[in-house]
Amino acid sequence: MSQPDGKPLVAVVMGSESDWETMIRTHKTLVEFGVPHVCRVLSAHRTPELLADFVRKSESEGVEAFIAGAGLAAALPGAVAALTTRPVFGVPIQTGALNGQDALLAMAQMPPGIPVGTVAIGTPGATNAALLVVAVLANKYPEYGEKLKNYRSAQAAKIAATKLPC
Ligand code: RP5
Repeated sequence: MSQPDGKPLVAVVMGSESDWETMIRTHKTLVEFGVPHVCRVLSAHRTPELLADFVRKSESEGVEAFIAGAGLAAALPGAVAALTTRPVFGVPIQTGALNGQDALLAMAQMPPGIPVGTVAIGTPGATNAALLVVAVLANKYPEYGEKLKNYRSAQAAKIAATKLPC
């Protein structure tokens, strides 16, 4: 079963346009799996009211999961999680003096009661956040489960076929 009206199932937010370089991996992976989604720049610190409006509107319009990428004192995923009971995954952006370790801890160290599913720093995490959301959606939309199995098979076949000059 696919989303009947093509409305977004997933909302991808990021704290700055500078995060797009990383978060494009999330977008591309969702496109690869055919998951309808929206991508927005919204900041927990710089645009708190707009963020709250967006999260509430997204949830009321049928968004089933959120992915939030942010760097530095990365409050964005936690702020999103505070506004919705839908699953929220956080992508720590590799930037600043601490190369994303600050963002990783900000997302992973959420207080009990408001979880953020935190993935790896940078582009690996941006891809994996999308794959986790696809896995969540697969519980309701079997086509995504099938696509995930095919993705894993293709990945395994590629590795198995790798030839080294050795
Ligand atoms: C965070 O600050 C953003 O998520 C970004 O990773 C970082 C730097 O933002 P810009 O100065 O590039 O706008 O809020």
